[in-house]
Amino acid sequence: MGSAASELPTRRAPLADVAETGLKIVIVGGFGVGKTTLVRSVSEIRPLNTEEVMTQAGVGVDETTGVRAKTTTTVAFDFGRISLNERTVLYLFGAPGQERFWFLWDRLFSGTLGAVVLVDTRRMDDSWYAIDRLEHHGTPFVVAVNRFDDEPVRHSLDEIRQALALGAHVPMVDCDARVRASGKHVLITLVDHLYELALAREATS
Ligand SMILES: Nc1nc2c(ncn2[C@@H]2O[C@H](COP(=O)(O)OP(=O)(O)O)[C@@H](O)[C@H]2O)c(=O)[nH]1
Ligand SMILES: [Mg+2]
Repeated sequence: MGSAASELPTRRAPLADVAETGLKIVIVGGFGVGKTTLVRSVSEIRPLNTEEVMTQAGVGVDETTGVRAKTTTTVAFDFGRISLNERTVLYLFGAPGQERFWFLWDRLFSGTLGAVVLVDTRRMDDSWYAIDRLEHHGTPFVVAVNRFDDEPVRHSLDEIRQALALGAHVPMVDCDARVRASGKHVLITLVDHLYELALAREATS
């Protein structure tokens, strides 16, 4: 079907062109969980994002309960790049967490090899939607718990796994989104997971 169309040079596939060397990874999670911070701390290029100081208009629309320190909000997505080794370059997309941007996610997930779900234990409910959409798309993911200093109770990863009803196959890690090495470890955990899934698929085909 569409043989004439398929001969036309396509100008709209920059990510497909780099797919052999670059992997598209999406960072998702609720509002204020640390997505922009993570992309910033690991990115080799100056990360692109659209942070806007929250205006009065956002009051009551953006849920800021429990995120006192946060005065900016991401209105587009974050974009960054990190080379894990000579062969693996990750292109990172931080997806906006606010409910009113959820319509963007399905587009964002196309061509995505894997995702990181960032979780803040003070606001676990915000993680549900992301996990739901990823499972729906069949996109492999890992869960990274961004540990904030004012976490009232430090829940173990096992407790968080139960609370999120995650299967034993979903890798979980602790992280501090502000620390480059920690963010990099999260991404390596995801790439290892993707690699294992690919090996398992090969073994059964
Ligand atoms: N204490 C602490 N603060 C963090 C951490 N990660 C992010 N923050 C702060 O939490 C706020 C929200 O982070 P941000 O990356 O903008 O969240 P986003 O909405 O998911 O993009 C910012 O003020 C960050 O500096 C963390 O691991 N520990
Ligand atoms: Mg952000």
